Amino acid sequence: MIRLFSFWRSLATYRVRIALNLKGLTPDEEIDVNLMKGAQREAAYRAVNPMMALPALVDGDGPALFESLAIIEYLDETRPDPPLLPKDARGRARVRGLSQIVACDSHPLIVPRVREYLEHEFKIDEPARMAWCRHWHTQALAALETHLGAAETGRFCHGDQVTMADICLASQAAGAAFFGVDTAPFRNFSRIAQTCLGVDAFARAHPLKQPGAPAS
Ligand SMILES: N[C@@H](CCC(=O)N[C@@H](CS)C(=O)NCC(=O)O)C(=O)O
Repeated sequence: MIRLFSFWRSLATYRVRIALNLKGLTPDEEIDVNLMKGAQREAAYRAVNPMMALPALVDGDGPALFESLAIIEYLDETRPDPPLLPKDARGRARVRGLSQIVACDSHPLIVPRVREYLEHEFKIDEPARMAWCRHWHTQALAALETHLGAAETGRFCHGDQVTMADICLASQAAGAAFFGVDTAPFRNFSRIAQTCLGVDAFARAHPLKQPGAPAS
């Protein structure tokens, strides 16, 4: 029994949804936590994830797992086929590093709680908040692009097999689209993002394919 706490627009949930698809797993239940209505801060969800952030995943008896990268690595350890991390230590470090640029250095700066804090505490208007988000997106894109110029990059971020880094790259690409960031100058990034979208597990997991999502 797998239960996924999710919301169509959540990029971190997108990451976990891709991993579930790659592993051939379908959640038995998806619990919608509407981030646009602040449902992540309600007591019911705070009891699941005290950080008040999506996703959370319950596998069997629980307890709830939290943080997308931790959940993805848990899925990889408990369902090793297909592997989402390389066999060698250096390779794993590179894949985790690329993943963390997205999930730890960039994405946390543009989530609702940060945008709402900028708005309510510092009275920063919408255009300035968008500029903030685009800035942090672009910084991560530039760093990823440089890394993806390395010899280890193949069809995907690390060689020719999908890894956790591609999952994170796909979420960065979806976020860039949400915030109107042009990824075209980042050629390696854009190429791999396109390749990922050609993989069914990625395409089906896309935020805009989820119930409740707008048409475009
Ligand atoms: N580092 C976390 C990020 C989780 C996160 O911030 N999720 C966003 C949605 S993508 C969220 O639920 N935000 C709620 C908020 O900011 O109030 C992860 O990768 O799981």
